Amino acid sequence: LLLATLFLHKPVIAQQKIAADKMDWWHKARFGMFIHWGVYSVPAGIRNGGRVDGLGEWIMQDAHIPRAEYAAFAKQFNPDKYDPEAWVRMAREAGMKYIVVTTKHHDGFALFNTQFSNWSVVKATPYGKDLLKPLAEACRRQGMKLGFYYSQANDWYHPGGAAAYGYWDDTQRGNMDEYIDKVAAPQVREILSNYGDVAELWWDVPTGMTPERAAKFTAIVQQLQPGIITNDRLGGDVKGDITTPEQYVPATGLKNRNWETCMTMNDTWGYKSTDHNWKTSTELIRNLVDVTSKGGNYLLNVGPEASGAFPQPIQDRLQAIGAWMKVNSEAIYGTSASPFKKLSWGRCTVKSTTHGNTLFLHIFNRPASDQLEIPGLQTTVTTATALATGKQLPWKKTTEGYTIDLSALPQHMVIPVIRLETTGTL
Ligand code: FHN
Repeated sequence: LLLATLFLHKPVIAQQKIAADKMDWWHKARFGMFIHWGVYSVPAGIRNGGRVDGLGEWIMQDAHIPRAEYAAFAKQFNPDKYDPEAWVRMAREAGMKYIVVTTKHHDGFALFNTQFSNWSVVKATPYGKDLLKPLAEACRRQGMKLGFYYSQANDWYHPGGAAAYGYWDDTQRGNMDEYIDKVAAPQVREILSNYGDVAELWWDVPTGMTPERAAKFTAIVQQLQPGIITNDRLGGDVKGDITTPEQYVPATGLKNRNWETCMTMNDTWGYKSTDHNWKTSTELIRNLVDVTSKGGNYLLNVGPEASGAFPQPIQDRLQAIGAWMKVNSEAIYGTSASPFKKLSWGRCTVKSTTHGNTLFLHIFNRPASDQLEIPGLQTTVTTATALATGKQLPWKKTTEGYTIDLSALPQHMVIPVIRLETTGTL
């Protein structure tokens, strides 16, 4: 009986080990690239010469574009500048450790060679080739993990996919269970079978999902990619491994939940030629630090143009973030949440070491006095080092905690980081 139990338990133990290893990798990664790309990148926020408000990838719904008219955009989707090696290199040089790409968004358009729909890059565009395969190969070559976004319940092209969500054309209702059985579930099987290891599965907008419908998806995931990291948006009361900050409520005992926040560089996920409201690279680095200091992963979005090119403002920001990460990445990768409730001048991330904790102090607002107060720090500080210069900075113990003298730090640095080696626990 004992041997039988061990034998039966072996796969479960192996799967738990896979899941633990994936989560450990994911925690250390801290920083990823989200990519929203598809037919919506062709109109890019414009219809019949007029601007369409809202998200670029929502134009079919927001502008009430009939399927036939929207399908005509696919005839113009010919990404001659698509260079997955360059995409992965730009992500890697920005310090990103994983990419999550939209395999199918709400418009129902598949960026892969699906056998369960004609509405795909292979069958509906002049380009005619699977876009995920070369990206998966480039990721493997460059050591980048690859995750997939899939809009499981919201599909404005396949009848039944629009059933739950208030799609503008109510003649497109159809039967949701039929859509799941004939399109969505088989496509999830395809993306989890044909591209190797998938690091993260990103479900989105679970309208109309029920436990029964969700089970059709989870059965496939368990069979094909056991231990995969999934987010909290499948629906049907299925909890993923990662959640969004809104759902991360420590008071409800979700303390050990892992969380990830995704953000745009401007105001849209999918490319819009009219959206120039770009966040500065310093704002983006602050977001990365802020999310990491709260124990989360930061998934920063890129919306490529229809040609496959990353817009220049995105390339510029990725390079600026990469320059900062080149100097400061040890304060991000593998760190945990700050022990301080609030620091008036910035954020803190932490790494546990054998001799105590290493604190990384990220300075958003440098005090005019150049005296950096760390109230409440009771452990014993041994060294204070500026990551950008490698030089130690003078510090002193005070009744409230510690003060570090920043005067030797060059002025006008982008978020300088101080490494504080300490002994003992915080
Ligand atoms: O409706 C989608 C939206 O287009 C985009 O993909 C975001 C990314 O988090 N998810 C949904 C809105 O929450």
